[in-house]
Amino acid sequence: MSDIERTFVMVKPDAVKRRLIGEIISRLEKVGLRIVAMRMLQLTKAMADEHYAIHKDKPFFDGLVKFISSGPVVAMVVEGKDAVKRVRKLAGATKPMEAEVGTMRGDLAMEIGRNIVHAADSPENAKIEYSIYFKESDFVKNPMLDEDWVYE
Ligand code: IDP
Ligand code: MG
Repeated sequence: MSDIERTFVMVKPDAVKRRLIGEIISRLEKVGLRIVAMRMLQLTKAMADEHYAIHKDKPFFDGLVKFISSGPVVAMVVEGKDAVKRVRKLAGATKPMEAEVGTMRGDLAMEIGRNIVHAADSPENAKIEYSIYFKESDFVKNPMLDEDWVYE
């Protein structure tokens, strides 16, 4: 299938502390997305700067970098049909108060600066972001044995 793509997802430090890793991963798994690389780590300041380089001129940049490097995170690469858009949809709007009920942020978060999950916004940015954390040999195949029941 040509619209199978990879996206980059990070369970942020607030969600790790709140024991929501499983909940977030479960929502990705349940729609039929597949994890093809994953690691738990604490970001250095340099990694956080690189991760959020796109926001370096924003007023909230320093706080964002401090927060994302404040505790362990779970970084993962997720693969599936239109994975970038699909994961953004599952994550919900940036401001949890504006995120639809049923989305991760709409159901599980309160504040923009504690919105539990990061999801890349384009396939190009996904690759730039996951390349900070993963090399090509970190990826597994992880075929879905129920693929015929997820994709027609
Ligand atoms: P996204 O995570 O939905 O893609 P972005 O606009 O890329 O949202 O912003 C990255 C992260 O920066 C957000 O998830 C949020 O935690 C934080 N952020 C965005 N805008 C603000 C703001 O106005 N104040 C504080 N934090 C913000
Ligand atoms: Mg973003």
